[in-house]
Parts: sequence; C-alpha cells; structure tokens
Amino acid sequence: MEPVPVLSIAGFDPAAGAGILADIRVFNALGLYGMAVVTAVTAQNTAEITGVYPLEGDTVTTQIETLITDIPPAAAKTGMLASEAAVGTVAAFAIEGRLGRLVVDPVIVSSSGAGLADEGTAGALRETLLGCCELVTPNLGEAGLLSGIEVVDRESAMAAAQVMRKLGAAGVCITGGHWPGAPTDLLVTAEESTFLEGKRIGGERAYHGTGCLFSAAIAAYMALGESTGASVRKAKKLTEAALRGSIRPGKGMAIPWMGFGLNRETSETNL
Ligand code: PXL
Repeated sequence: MEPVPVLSIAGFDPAAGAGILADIRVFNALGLYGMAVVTAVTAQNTAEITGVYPLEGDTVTTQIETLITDIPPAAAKTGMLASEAAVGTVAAFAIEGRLGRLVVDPVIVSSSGAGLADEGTAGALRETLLGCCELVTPNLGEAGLLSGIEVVDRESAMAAAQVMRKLGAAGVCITGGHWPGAPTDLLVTAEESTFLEGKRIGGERAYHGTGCLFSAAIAAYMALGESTGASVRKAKKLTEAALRGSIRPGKGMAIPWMGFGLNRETSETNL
C-alpha cells in the first residue's frame, strides 16, 4: 500500500532537534510519506539559536502551490511560520481545503524561552490561522499570548482554551510540559474537555523539539484517519516514549528520539 502523504510547514533547524527535520523523523517512524515546506532557516545547535532568517517574498506560497498540486496531503502541520505573510499564505490554502486536516503548532516561544515570532506573526496566527485549523497546540506561554489570558492553573487554562475555540480553532490542546509539576495537557474539542495526565520525564526545559514532535505525530495520526481525541492521545504516548529514549548529540539540550522503530539487524520495524 502506498504511504499516506503528510506535510510539515515549518522552520529548518540544522541540528535536527526541532523544525522540519524533527517532523520528518516522526512521519517516517509512523510509516507515512513526509513532505516539508520551509518557512525560515535558523542557525542553531542544541545549546543556542544565533539566527532566524525568514524566507523572502512568495517563496513559501510557491513551494506549497507546486507541491500540493502534485501531492495533496491528507493532513498538515505548521510549526515556525516566521512571518505574517507565511501565516496568511497557509490560511489561504487551508480555507481552500487544500492542506487536508490541519494542526497548528503556534510557535511563538520555545522551550529555551527564545522568541520565535514577531508581533505581526503572532497576531496573524490569532486572527487568521486559528480559525482554519482542526487543532491548535500552544504551550502555556503561547496559550497566554493567543488568548490574552495568563495560564497559571487549570481554570485559566480552560478559559484560555475557550477563547481559542471562539477564535475559530475546532480543537485546542494546551501542552503542559512547562508546568512546574506533572505535565498535564488540556484537550478541548466539540466532544470533550479533558485534562490528560502525563508523567514527568526529565526536567521542564531539558528537551528541544518536543512540541514539534507532538504536533507532527498528531498530524500523522489524523492523516491516518484517527479522530482528534485519539490522535492527541496516541501522539502523547509517542512523545513520552521519545522523551524516555532521548539522546544528547551535542552539549546543550536533549532531543526526543524514536530509535525504537527499525531493527537494524533484521531491517524490520516494530511500529
Ligand atoms: O520548538 C520550537 C521551534 C520550532 N521550529 C524551529 C525551531 C524551534 C525552536 O528552537 O528552531 C525551527
């Protein structure tokens, strides 16, 4: 059977901890046909980001148009969009129904605390792209910025999720990895409002790329036809497994790793 096509529209992290290289790893591990449109090149390693270079002009639009004319994705996820124009472009394709089921990871603040979107980009995410997606997956800081409600406990998380649903997101999953205690996620859709308990694996900000991995896995499961609720739960399990298997290829943050897919001796996969 042909693999199901799925698309990441995100930034390029040369160290492969976050961004499109991380997303492609997830798509591969789950047996999908992963594709990627680049929105920005970054200069970074596992310890620091030294540059973010958004692509100029209509380069994002042309990449998407050319790609999906040939291979329409069953689902797509967005990561770092890096410019207001790129957000508008993605929203236009989504409104036309050409991206498949859409997961928006509203990359505004990274785990290391770095600002990854300017005000215009964050505003366009809130005003335009939220209304086009099946699920948005903000971390605590991003949920605060998108909703205007500081998320400090379960009550404020619920209020923030409701604001994002009013802004048009069909589903909201506020990821709890940055809570000081247990990493409880909040999932709100038309069907449910559920706090998803998780296990803390390592420190709160010890990993790089966890949010990318989580949203890519959700898009992958959606591409395979799972409901939003099932996709989020499966992606959470996969994320926990990858955190347990994390590696430290450089001197900085650890990278979630799914080295459990392929048996190199037999060339068989266990997924
Ligand atoms: O984790 C957020 C993120 C997403 N995409 C790219 C990044 C980062 C954080 O550094 O570099 C390309």
